[in-house]
Amino acid sequence: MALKVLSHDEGAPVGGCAASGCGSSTDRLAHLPEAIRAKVNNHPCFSEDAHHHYARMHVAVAPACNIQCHYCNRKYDCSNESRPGVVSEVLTPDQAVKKVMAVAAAIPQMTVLGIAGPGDPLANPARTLETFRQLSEKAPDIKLCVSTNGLALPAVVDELCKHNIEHVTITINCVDPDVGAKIYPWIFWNNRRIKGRRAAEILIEQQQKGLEMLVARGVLVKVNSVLIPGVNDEHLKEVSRVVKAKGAFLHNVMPLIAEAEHGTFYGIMGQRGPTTEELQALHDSCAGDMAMMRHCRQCRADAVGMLGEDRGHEFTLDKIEHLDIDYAEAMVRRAEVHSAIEANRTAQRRRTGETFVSLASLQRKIPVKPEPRPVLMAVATTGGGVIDQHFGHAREFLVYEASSQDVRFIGVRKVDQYCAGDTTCGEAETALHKTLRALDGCEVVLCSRIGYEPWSQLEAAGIAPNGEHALEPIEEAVTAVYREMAESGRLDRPIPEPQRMSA
Ligand code: CLF
Ligand code: SF4
Repeated sequence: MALKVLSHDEGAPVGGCAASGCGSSTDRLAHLPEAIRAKVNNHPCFSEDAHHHYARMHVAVAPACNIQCHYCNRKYDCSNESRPGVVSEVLTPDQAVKKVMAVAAAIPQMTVLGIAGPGDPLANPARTLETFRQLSEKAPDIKLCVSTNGLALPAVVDELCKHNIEHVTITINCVDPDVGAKIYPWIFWNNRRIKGRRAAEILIEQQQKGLEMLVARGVLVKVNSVLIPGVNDEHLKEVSRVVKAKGAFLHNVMPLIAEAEHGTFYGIMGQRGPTTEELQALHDSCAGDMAMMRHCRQCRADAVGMLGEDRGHEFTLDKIEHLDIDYAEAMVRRAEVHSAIEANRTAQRRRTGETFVSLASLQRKIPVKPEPRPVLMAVATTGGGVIDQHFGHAREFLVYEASSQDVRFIGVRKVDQYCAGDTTCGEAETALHKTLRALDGCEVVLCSRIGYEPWSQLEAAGIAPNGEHALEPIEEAVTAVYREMAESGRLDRPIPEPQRMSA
């Protein structure tokens, strides 16, 4: 059976070598033109593979906003790019630049600085652009990135390009003003507050114009959309189609988070967010039209570190204000670290390619058997693209779908941490049950270690715990486990009836 290897981000065939059995590496970015490859290779949001290896940080320099979204409470960060319900300390551009240089020196794998709030960065153009201006001079090895609602975008596109901004995110929740009127109660435009359908119409016009201008200037554009069940769920497929036609690179559909305690309109009105299944179904249905981002962590406007972790507390103003950073020296160290990461990624790709080839040869040997069914596997990792986390320490699991065709990244499942490290596993049963619910549909969990109690409960729930692939590259391990399952004949049968509810 021929084996094709699909990109996790792009869903596009890229691994011709594995397919033809030559045994060379699989490179998920290989189908991209060299110029774009260079732009996304170490951007943790624009490349799913990069997020295993590189970190980003945000600086909260932009407090004001020029629109109102029904999922936002102004007391908190901009929910277009952040989890609602967290507050970031606003920095001046000078403070922000100092913080970025301190983080870059301490976390060399931090490659991208984003401005994503706590309001709209482009509703605060002076503060945002001054931060970018200083950084493009003082820290030229850091990529600059901005996320906006798009209302003020056309007016500042040329200024952004002047500061070498190569990545822009526009939050586009709709391309139909009737849908927009249910999401945006008002915008502030030309010194006036405009409400209702007309407000949505202007916002959409500005977003689309900004998108076209950026694409024309060679800037990579990611589109974020908030999935709001019953409001724009069906409509987002049309959004995907339109933004792809205009040249957007990636579409990130994020779940609405609406809780009454956040004080947002949707939260108070009881508007629900989507289920995991609804989100995944929408990702899959849009994926035919364009590349989907599935690894977003809805990070806060002052997030620091790998996606999914937050090291902001290590870099508060009182800790960095007296630091004297030799950035030239830091850049040398950063370049060394980046070279080591790239060497590691190349080795991982080669090994994964070889494992795929071995799976392909297995398929050829047993052509008369029915094709084994796909399997969802959850992985505990702290980064680096390897399985290196104790089950009980995992706050989130990366979910992969393995099949005889490919290994596909499906999404992130966040769970409550139930083991604090100083308690014996099994004490917090309710939390373990939440974990089991978060892993619904997965048949295997890959982690570095796991305690006896969760092991038994996972087995009882029909999920096989697996600690045999500790420190191995994720896709290689997922492929190897899938191969074992296929060889044993377990995948010729339908998924066993889940026993989760009794666990
Ligand atoms: Fe920040 Fe956004 Fe740039 Fe990334 S985050 S401004 S593109 S550097 Fe990334 Fe965070 Fe998701 Fe944003 S995981 S919320 S998509
Ligand atoms: Fe809030 Fe961001 Fe919407 Fe402004 S654009 S209202 S800060 S979610």
